[in-house]
Amino acid sequence: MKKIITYGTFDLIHAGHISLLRRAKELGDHLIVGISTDDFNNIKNKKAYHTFEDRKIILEAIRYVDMVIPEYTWKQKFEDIKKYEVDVFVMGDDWKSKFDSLKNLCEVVYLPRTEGISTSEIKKGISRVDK
Ligand code: C2G
Repeated sequence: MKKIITYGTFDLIHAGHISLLRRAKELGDHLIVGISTDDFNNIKNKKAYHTFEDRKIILEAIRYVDMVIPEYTWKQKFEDIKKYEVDVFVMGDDWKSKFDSLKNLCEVVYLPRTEGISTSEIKKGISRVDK
């Protein structure tokens, strides 16, 4: 079984996230997603609308996702890849080359981001609509 792993905040899930998850799953048979905890988001300087628990519930409902784990730190990727015997590490290409150090553990794939959609755009759009 070819195992894939990816990580992210996945707040306010949108078509860009779904496209990433679909393409990641297409690279193998089993997709593990590491979702940033609220504490780790603070480290990433990212404020999520949904709590970790809610983002986990939403991710687990997506057909491409087989397993969700918490992402507590930047460096846990090394342990996770070994622990779950991961074959491919996937991220959107806004992270291009940032995780190349994982190449001695598994294949590293950066997939093109979906342009024109982002969580911050959605937040801005909602505040416009609500006026
Ligand atoms: N993504 C995408 N297209 C978008 C928005 C996001 O392909 N329009 C991808 C990102 O490239 C990433 C994944 O969806 O691979 C999750 O995006 P975020 O939730 O923004 O994740 P991020 O904050 O980049 O955290 O250790 C890695 C970090 O946890 C990644």
